[in-house]
Amino acid sequence: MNKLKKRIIITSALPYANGEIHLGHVTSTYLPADIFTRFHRLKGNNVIHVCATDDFGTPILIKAEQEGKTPEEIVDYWNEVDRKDFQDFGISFDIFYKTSSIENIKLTQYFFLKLLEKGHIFKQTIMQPFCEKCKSYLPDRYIKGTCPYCKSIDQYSDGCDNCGKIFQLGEILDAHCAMCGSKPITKESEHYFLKLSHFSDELSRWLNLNKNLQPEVKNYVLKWIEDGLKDWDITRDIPWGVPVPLKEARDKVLYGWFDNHLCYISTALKHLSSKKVDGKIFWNSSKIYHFIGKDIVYHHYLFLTAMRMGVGEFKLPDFIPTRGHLILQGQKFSKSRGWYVSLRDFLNEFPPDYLRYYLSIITPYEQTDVNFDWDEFYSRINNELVANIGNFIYRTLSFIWSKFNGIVPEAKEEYNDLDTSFERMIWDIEEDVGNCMEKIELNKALKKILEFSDHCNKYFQKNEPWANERRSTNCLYLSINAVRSLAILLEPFLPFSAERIWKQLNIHESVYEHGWDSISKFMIKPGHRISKPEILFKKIEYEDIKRQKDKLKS
Ligand code: B3M
Ligand code: ZN
Repeated sequence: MNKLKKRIIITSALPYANGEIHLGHVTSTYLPADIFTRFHRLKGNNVIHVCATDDFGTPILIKAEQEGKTPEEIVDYWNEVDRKDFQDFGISFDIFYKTSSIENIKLTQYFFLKLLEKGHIFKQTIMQPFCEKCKSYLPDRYIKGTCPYCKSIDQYSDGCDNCGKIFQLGEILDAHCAMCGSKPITKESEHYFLKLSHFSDELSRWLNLNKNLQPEVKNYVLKWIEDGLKDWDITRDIPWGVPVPLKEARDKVLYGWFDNHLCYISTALKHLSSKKVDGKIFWNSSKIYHFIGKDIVYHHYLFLTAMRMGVGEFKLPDFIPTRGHLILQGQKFSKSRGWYVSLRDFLNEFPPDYLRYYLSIITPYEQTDVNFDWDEFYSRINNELVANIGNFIYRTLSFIWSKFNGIVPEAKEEYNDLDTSFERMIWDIEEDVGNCMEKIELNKALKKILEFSDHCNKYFQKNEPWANERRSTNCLYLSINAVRSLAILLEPFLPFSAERIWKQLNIHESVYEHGWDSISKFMIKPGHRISKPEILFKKIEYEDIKRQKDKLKS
């Protein structure tokens, strides 16, 4: 593989460091980003996948106070838990770091000072809720009260968990301090604002010219700009965040959304410098992909981009792949109502590749919401993964194992129509699936792989290799090569299973050494010895599904 390597930086939206990774995060962001990264690794490109925990902000500070810990302890704990969850699910970051790292704090302060120097940041005095008992300002989630719309109690001041409405500061009824319950007063405070409207024209131009952005998202972002961008309050009066690097603002920190996306850059640079690569040059000569869920479009299309435009030293995103929310059995996820499945819950019950398979095949490259349905999960795993893909691979390997002593036979007959059309299918599959992968249409790519495997099964079945030994040599020689193709095709989606197929094929080089571009080649030669085959995928029993559904109800 000595073609020109492309430089690619892939980032996944950063999980807040105060709770478990749930299936929603995985579906919209981490899984697609991981599949796409693995694809580019197989293509031999120079790709890195970057992520970190999002450590700052009021929810984390509050959690620390409630648990009698320091915020550092909380974020260290969740950083470790998330890292382990991702690893067990096969999410292969090149680096998983944190927004509270020294590198990110420095880069954030640098951005702040540059934007200030260039006149994009200004100061303004505003009225802020303040708790006299706690002696502290009460931003965002420090205030609780009653929802003005549905009247449910114990809601945060920024929105209602019950009816889903978002509200402005001051709208909530019966406002009280989330820590001590007393009624806040309002008090003056000086805040820093980013003049977002300075960037309106440049942002519109970028949106219009960038052909890689998904048109549906682009259009509503353009509409926001047309409606007028508001100045953005980028400071908070709390003790947990990136300190504002100015003497006159010692007790203020920057808002979490000011620093978190900068962590994509600071973390990539840290990783690259550990590889002795000039990170800034790499960043600016890469294709940049930020994978996100649709709830954070505003921040990524506008805040992130405007800040990079303002500083002018780091390339803007090329792609911001945005996917919809996951709903569970037709209803919104809700941790408080127990309508919820965490990644860890899932991994305790089923193999990671089952979830990777199911989520990949149901999630389009769009903003539409995706429904996780236990019955559909059950039928897709059993009918598609087990009875289609697993079946073809196992029957091919076990036929060679038992009828040819594990040695791949030479094709002894001249190819008939069945053989030649099957051979042609193998030749085409790399490009067919590769085109969808390049376009990040991962569900379509996986469907093509499934169709391919379906054809493989039909080819095998029609050939009846058990009926005629001479003819069976053609069938087995072609089929074992199709198994090798499948192993590489599936690697981005099902890395754990692909590794097992690869072991059973007994190929000495790694799957990466063969690479994506070898998918359509016939690299398994007659005389090659395979290893003892094992069943790849076990059928799911309906009992296990029922148990999951009952758990939700209780
Ligand atoms: N932590 C919000 C979220 O998890 C936020 C993403 C940051 S990406 C820079 O939805
Ligand atoms: Zn208080």
